[in-house]
Amino acid sequence: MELEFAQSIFSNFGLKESIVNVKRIESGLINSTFIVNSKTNSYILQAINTSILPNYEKGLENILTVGNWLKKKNYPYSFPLPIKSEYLKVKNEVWRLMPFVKNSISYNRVSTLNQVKSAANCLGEFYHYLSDFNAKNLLITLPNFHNGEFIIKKFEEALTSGDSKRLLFAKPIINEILSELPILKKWDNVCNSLPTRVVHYDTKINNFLFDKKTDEVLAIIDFDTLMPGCVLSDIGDMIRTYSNPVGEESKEIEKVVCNKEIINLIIKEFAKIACLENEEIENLFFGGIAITFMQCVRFLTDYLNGDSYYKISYESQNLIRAKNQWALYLSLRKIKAL
Ligand code: GN1
Ligand code: MG
Repeated sequence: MELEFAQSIFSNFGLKESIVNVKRIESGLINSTFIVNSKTNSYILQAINTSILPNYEKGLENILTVGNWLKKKNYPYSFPLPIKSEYLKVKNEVWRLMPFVKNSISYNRVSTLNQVKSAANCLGEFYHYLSDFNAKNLLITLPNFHNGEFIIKKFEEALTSGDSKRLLFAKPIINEILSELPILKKWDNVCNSLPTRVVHYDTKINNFLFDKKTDEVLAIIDFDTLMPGCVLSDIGDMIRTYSNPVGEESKEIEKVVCNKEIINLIIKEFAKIACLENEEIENLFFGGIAITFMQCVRFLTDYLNGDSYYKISYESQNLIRAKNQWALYLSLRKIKAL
């Protein structure tokens, strides 16, 4: 990105600082993200993918409502809010600027159990601080986001209208997935029986920021999908991404085997703090199984549809991602967690 462009966005947000450099960050499969440094401060500049997030204005309302609530309650983590509480339209693009959380770093896979504990505590506190917030006051910005029936329907449509070469190439994994689809119906039933919560909906490992020095979590970020929902979406995505020893992008599928110690630690630490009902606690591990399978189906659907949703950097990336999630799912099916 051109420095002048970033500088013009800065002045539109009322910032007078001169930008020293701009660097693209390669994580995130939907938005485009840059880190922008001035002499004194660092910022995150993001272009929102408006075709995937068309209701970004309502999304901003949700972020501000929840962010202000947490601030009022002295939530003990950072919650970086968009500067001027608004997004900026430039031609066909929508940009936002946020303060960079100082001394923070994110990871694509776990290296210590303390990271797991610290992250599960952070998500637990997020639920704790929002336990008396009426989640039904939040707007639904991505209808059907984790709706099992809907995800099955999209997958089945891809089976009839998807790329014919890719359908042939992915046949073995398609057949395996078909036999497991009922898990997404069970998912819908379980979720519909649980209370409506404030749900982050994207609690994957690299959405947690850790302190570079202490390795404790400073913040959970990326609130584009903040909506009413079911706790299993959040604990499920933590289990999915923290328990995978090689991360969701790994091509070394044989190394994708879930780490049971990590799963038990996530569940124990989260359940201790999150103010949940027993029925929710009993289903936390099921959340991990179902969300992993759901992610497998979502990646495969996108592969069959020609990669129109998730960013890719090589041809079969979405198929590899689906295989990675499938292997993780099989390993999760084999264990009995807390
Ligand atoms: C997407 O853009 P990113 O990386 O924050 C996706 C999540 C998936 C994740 C998989 C709106 O999140 O649901 O779990 O990729 N976000 C959306 O890495 O679909
Ligand atoms: Mg996200």
